[in-house]
Amino acid sequence: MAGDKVKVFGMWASPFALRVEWALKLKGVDYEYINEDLPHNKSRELLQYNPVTQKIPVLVHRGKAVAESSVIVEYIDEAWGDGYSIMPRDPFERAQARFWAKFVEDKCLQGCFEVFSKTGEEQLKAVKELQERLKTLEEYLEGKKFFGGETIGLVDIVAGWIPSWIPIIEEIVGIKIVDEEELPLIYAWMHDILELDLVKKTMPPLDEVKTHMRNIREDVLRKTN
Ligand SMILES: N[C@@H](CCC(=O)N[C@@H](CS)C(=O)NCC(=O)O)C(=O)O
Repeated sequence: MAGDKVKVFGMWASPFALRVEWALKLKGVDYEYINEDLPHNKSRELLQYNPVTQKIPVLVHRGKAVAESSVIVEYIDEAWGDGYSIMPRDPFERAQARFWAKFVEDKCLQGCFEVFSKTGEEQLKAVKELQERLKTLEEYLEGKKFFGGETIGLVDIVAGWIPSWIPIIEEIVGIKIVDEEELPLIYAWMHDILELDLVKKTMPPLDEVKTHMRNIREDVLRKTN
């Protein structure tokens, strides 16, 4: 059915849009990808589907739009209930997954942005804070290959930017963030994520992402200094 067509409004270098693509691919769902020209030339459809935040990603399924990447990932898991499970079945485990996904979003992603957007002493302080937060996140990895266990789940998808984006940020700012000795579980997890076919097949060209990130940093620094 034409009305059943799944659309993803994303942007090629967005780790948030990648979360949605990973979830759809894990479920074996075909979709059309609309690459938005951000931030100043958004399509009329995007503004119509997500008038509140006007951000990508947006998923359109059966003519209805869902926004916010982690909300979309959970929606996908429920809407295509058969096959691969992104969320744990057990209510306690499910609550844990949501808790840690929020921790990644509020503490690790935000912490990374602090590192990325600061300089000097402030930046070094932000690096230390981020490393402490990643150390805390390691607790949830203890005894497992992925946050989801033997296979990837919500937290792996939400944290999926870490293995590619942190090394890029390390290179741009010239500071090591994830050290194998200090964060052995996160380090091994990063490696395992990058080994997944799903990740290899969907990752945008990292050189281009790096250039894109350098431009964003210059912009941020210009605005804050
Ligand atoms: N919390 C949102 C973040 C999405 C987000 O920041 N999207 C950016 C692109 S990576 C965007 O649409 N920026 C355009 C704008 O802010 O106008 C999510 O997880 O979906």
